[in-house]
Amino acid sequence: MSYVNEVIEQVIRENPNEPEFHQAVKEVLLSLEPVVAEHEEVFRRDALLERLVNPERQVKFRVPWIDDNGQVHVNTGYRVQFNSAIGPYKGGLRLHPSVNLGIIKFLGFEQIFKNSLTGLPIGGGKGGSDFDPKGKSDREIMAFCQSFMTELSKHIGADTDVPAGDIGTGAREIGYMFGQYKRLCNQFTGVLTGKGLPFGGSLARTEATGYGLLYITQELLRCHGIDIAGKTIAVSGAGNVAIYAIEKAQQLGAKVVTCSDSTGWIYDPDGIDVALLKNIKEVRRARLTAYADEKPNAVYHEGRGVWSTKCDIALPCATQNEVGLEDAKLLVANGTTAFAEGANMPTTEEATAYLQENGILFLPAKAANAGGVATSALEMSQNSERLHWTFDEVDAMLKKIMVNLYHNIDDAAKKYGFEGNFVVGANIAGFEKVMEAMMAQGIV
Ligand code: NDP
Ligand code: 2IT
Repeated sequence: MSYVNEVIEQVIRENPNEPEFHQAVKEVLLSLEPVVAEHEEVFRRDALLERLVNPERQVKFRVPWIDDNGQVHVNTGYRVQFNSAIGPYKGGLRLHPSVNLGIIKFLGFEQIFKNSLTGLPIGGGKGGSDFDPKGKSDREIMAFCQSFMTELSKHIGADTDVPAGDIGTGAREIGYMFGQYKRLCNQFTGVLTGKGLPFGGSLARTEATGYGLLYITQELLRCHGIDIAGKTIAVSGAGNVAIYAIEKAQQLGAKVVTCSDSTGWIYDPDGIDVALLKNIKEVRRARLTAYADEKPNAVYHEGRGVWSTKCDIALPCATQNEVGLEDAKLLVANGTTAFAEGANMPTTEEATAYLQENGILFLPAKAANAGGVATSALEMSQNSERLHWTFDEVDAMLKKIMVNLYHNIDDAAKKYGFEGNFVVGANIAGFEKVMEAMMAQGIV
């Protein structure tokens, strides 16, 4: 059995009931085969892959908080500090009832390679809780965030581990967490990113993941002789990533006809009204049914269905494994040209293979959504020098990072004989830098 397969088997054996973590490890390690083959003896001797798949540290803790009726609830908090070979741990905090250790580990593992691909000095980490922010009052959100940070503050720091947002964690939650960190540690530092603009946040961080997704998609298409202007795009999700992906797509002259949330989806033949969507999701925190109520031409459908829409470009921006084989078949049958993952691991293994085999230009999450964490790293830089850069400065850097990133993964794929396979390209390009740093730092 190959070294890669031995390590995959070991991960499955030693981490039972963590299917998403297995899926992420398999995808990365299998595509590293050509690199591993070149260095197998040294990698085996130094247990490089075993060290890569084992987090440096993982913290699991109790998060008690009191609701508005005086009832105490207990959630579980996690922070997985996966790999610090190239910089302090960096990655978001997910607040969603589906969160468990396996989900956080898959996200933390992906983050190692994504962060490496940005070209910036950030290691990989991820955290969160099974707390459900839906339907909670602001006071309850604050109570949870303060309790969560009371424990998390012992494990993070501006040069140690810098969390940020993810599903369920936006500007409001980061604000409450930052306030509690400052109160406990008596330090005003860049310990979190995605902060509000008056207290160290970076301009363009809110937009960065969605904008970055469009910048890299535009470059992919440009290099294949396709103009994004005039194209029809299907987007899933209606959160941070989806909203700013839609906004940038429209600025580039494309038409986005769908968005979705966890209960249903919208088809708007006129193109999604971003101002209305922002108002519904960012201000009112309401359901997408409100969109159809206010836009008579738009249709609301219960359940899933975004991928049945005819589109040139598909941008999944909601959650993991939201695109299955049947969805992939619909996309291919409908003549989709490009598919770029805004969410983390939104596509199942079978669906990814089907899309690639059928010639769809496929950009994996660790490349396509790296603009968010890249801009977080730019926020860290601004905090370190205690300065603010303008929106245009940050946005220009983001664009440059995404364009370079595309060429790096394209080159890596070509170098190893996998031209056009950006999954392989991203995994190899992300791995090479981490591997070199790990080898240079000895057995730690
Ligand atoms: P948000 O919480 O802002 O939005 C998430 C959206 O996805 C919401 O519309 C939500 O619906 C929907 N959704 C979440 N979970 C499910 C589910 N289980 N089933 C169906 N729909 C679901 O999160 P983000 O936009 O920040 O994150 C979206 C994705 O992008 C995630 O995979 C995240 O890891 C990834 N990502 C985020 C980055 C960031 O900077 N924020 C950076 C890189 C990747 P509802 O409104 O009903 O909850
Ligand atoms: O998945 C991700 O890259 C994020 N949620 C953003 C992480 C960050 O530190 O900005």
